[in-house]
Amino acid sequence: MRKTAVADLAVFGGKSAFDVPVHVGRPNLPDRQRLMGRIGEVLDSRWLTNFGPNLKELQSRVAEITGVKHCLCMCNGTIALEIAIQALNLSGEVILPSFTFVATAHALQWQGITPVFCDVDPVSHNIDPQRVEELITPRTTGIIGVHLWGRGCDVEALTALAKKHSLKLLFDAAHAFCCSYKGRMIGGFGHAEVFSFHATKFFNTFEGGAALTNDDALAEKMWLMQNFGFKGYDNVIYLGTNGKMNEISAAMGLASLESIEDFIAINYRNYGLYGQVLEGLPGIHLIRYDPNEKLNYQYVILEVDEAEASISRDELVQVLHAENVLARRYFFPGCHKMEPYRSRYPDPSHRLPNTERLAQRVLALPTGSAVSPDDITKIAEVIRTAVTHGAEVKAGLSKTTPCQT
Ligand code: T4K
Repeated sequence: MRKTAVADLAVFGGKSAFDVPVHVGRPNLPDRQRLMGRIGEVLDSRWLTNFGPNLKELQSRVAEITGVKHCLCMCNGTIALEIAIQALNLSGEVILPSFTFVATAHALQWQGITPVFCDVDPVSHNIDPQRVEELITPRTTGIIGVHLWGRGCDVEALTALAKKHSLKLLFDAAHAFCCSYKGRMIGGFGHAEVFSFHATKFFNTFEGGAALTNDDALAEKMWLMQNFGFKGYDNVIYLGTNGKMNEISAAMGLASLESIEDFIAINYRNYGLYGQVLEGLPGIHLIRYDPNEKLNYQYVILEVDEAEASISRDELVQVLHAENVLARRYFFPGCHKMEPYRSRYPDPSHRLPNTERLAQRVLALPTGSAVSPDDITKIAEVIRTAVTHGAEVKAGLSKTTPCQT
């Protein structure tokens, strides 16, 4: 059923546009036979984890793709961040954006380091280097830039700042595998960079991540730290943890690498299609990607301007969820408004106006190989109907329970 009138919307009693939910974050899957073949080999070999052949091959392939000297694949992106933070000797205070997934902040606080939240640029959504400098104190030891949505941070400005103040520079590149910044692949900037290969990322190893660096000594330290600090059978030389990636995850990664250009092509097609079908809708702004960069287009991000669209982002989410379109409010409400940060470091909101504004406006839409062009047309039709009749939808929703997710 086409949705052209407000009464057709599921939130007001119409039939949902989708019988089965369409999610943000639906994983891309590799060729099944290729994956099963690799898994069979892992089982036959009885080498299941601890630096097996699949892990080693995946590490070389990621290092090759990114042009970085050392790639250490680990069990997830959060542990890879924690290990990079520990290996870089970060302590005291570290400056990072609040507009990121909470793992970036938790990786610091988990190790007793104070995250100092910095505002972002309203257009790039990335940490604003000008604001960073204002937050540097004698306790500051590092900066973490996040390449949000795969769009590179202002690497030059952050590098210059880190150099000027003798700070360590780490990049949370969880979203940015296979993305470039000014023509150079992300992975080798700063002292180290960290990818996530979680199921929801365009390339996944079920759970997984990687720490990359061009620094030999740092690479060795991170390598030992992810295996409890062991150097040799009985010799522990660092505090360590268990960050190892298992062979089945690495096999998933290798099988997925064979399809990686297809995944990017599908994401690019989906992003382009959303752009076409939402074109001209007042208050609905799709974020732009620089056509001169290589990008993975994993995040289809809208900014909803309530004044122009006549409905708020949260009202639009409510409408979409009723249609079984599970759009997400990434990264609402901002780390500084989550625990333990909200209680420990109360009211930094005066410093984060762009973060607060974006947290109210941004919406992630479903994409990836599980989403078809027809799905996108249907999703866009719901958005168009909701926005075209914005005032009426708002009035109707004021009588229902507001969005929680
Ligand atoms: N830094 C940044 C900037 C990050 O975005 C992340 C992770 C990290 C660091 C940490 O990296 P990891 O330690 O995770 O490697 C999800 C992911 O769990 C998380 O990896 C990701 N960022 C974040 C942006 O998204 P949630 O809390 O939204 O997950 P959840 O369970 O609500 O799932 C998201 C959507 O994906 C749902 O619509 C369901 C769908 N889904 C999920 C899984 C796992 C599926 O359809 N199939 C699946 O197997 O965090």
